[in-house]
Amino acid sequence: MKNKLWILFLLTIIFFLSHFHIHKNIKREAKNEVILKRLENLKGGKLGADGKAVHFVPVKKEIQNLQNDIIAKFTIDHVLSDRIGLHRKVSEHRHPQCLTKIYSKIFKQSKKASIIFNVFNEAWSTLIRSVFSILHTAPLSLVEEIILIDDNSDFSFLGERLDQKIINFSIPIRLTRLKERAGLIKGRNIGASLAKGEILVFLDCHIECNDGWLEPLVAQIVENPTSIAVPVIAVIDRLTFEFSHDPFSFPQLGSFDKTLNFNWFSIPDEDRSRDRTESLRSPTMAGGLYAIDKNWFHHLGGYDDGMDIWGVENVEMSVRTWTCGGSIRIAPCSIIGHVFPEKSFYRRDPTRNLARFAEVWLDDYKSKLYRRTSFAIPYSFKNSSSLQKRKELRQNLQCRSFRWFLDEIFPQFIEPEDKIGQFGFLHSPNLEWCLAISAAGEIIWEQCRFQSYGNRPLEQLWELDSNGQLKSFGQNDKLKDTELKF
Ligand SMILES: [Mn+2]
Repeated sequence: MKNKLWILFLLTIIFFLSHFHIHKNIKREAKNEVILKRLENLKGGKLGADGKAVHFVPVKKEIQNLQNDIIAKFTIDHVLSDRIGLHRKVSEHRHPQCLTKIYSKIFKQSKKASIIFNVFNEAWSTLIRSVFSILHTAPLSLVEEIILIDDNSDFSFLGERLDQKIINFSIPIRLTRLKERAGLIKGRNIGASLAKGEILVFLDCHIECNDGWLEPLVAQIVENPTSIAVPVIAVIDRLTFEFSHDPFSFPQLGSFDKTLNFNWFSIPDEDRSRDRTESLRSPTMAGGLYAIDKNWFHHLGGYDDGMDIWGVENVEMSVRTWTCGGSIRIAPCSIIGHVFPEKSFYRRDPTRNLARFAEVWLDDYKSKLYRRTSFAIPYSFKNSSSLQKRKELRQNLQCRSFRWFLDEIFPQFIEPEDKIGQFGFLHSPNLEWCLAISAAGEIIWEQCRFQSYGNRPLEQLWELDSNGQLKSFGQNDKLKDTELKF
């Protein structure tokens, strides 16, 4: 009897969970707003001047509760963010060499920047501080406009209150509201199509800029219009709002792993004795913040409109840019701080984007990718007509192969061999125990999980390479020690 009751109880829970699944997202957004709206009644403040850390515990119990609710929901302390001045300026984080650099040339040319923010259910103070930060740190003669693309947010304070906030500025701030959720990828294409400036600067909407961040980006694009100019990303702590960046650190470069997931890698020590103001070539970019010549952006086909929300598009754009005649360069004197949440508070699944990327750009690496991400295979057959357009784009632009990209642009990458017959499970005779690699990177025995093809446990798969070395199929190798090209 007791067992039956338990089963009934579980079934009821499952029923409720599945029943509310569809509405869950909408309801969650609405609930998110209710929490954030409670902030509107609080007074703003001037904490955290210069980008210093604030350890903020509100005096009132109810505000403490609000703070806890918000951190639980968004992983960012928006209660603290509201107490930090919307106009705060962060102190200097550039390398001393950057301060001696003169950019007078760029003020004599006519290329101006359209700064594009894509906004989806952003908290008030982080959004407004991002916009003010531009106004306080960029030479306004280089800024054509600020464009806000509201991605059909359902927070009401992003309505009229935002309309009122952005009028009467020294440069035009244009707000476009999308009638349907488009996601970052399509939203940025829309932003690009509205831009009047010759340079597009895509930014995230929870950032703060170090002084002098725009000049190096514009200078790079004026000098080399087929290059993408990427700032250095500093960290704004999600709980203390400390803006931290070591002026003497070297920028990390962008890479990817075996499954084409974006990653960072460091510049080897012997390459560190160079002019600290000069840009560095990077195989990939994180994609949240960068500048690109508008004509070049359109020439390269903008973003792939068939992709969803965000994810993978940065690596796709990186490979596309390099193989179709462009470059990606990090401008070390351009520093922008970004609030990194611990996790996203809305759902997204970039699997389809990964399959589109693989189908159009990866040539024979595609099969190696699918062996590790077999969940992406079903997506590879869909939308063939829109995929066709991207394949034609690649052909029309006469882009180089993915092999060329690996050889010339990212030679540090250790490509898996995937020789048929040389990879699989290593198991005990009774098929009970399998050799696996733990999350900590240790080799362990664990219960075998021979699942369907779509659920291959990568940590239990091994491959034997040509040197007779046994390697984990899923885990990433360190990068090859190859000389960097600048
Ligand atoms: Mn972000």
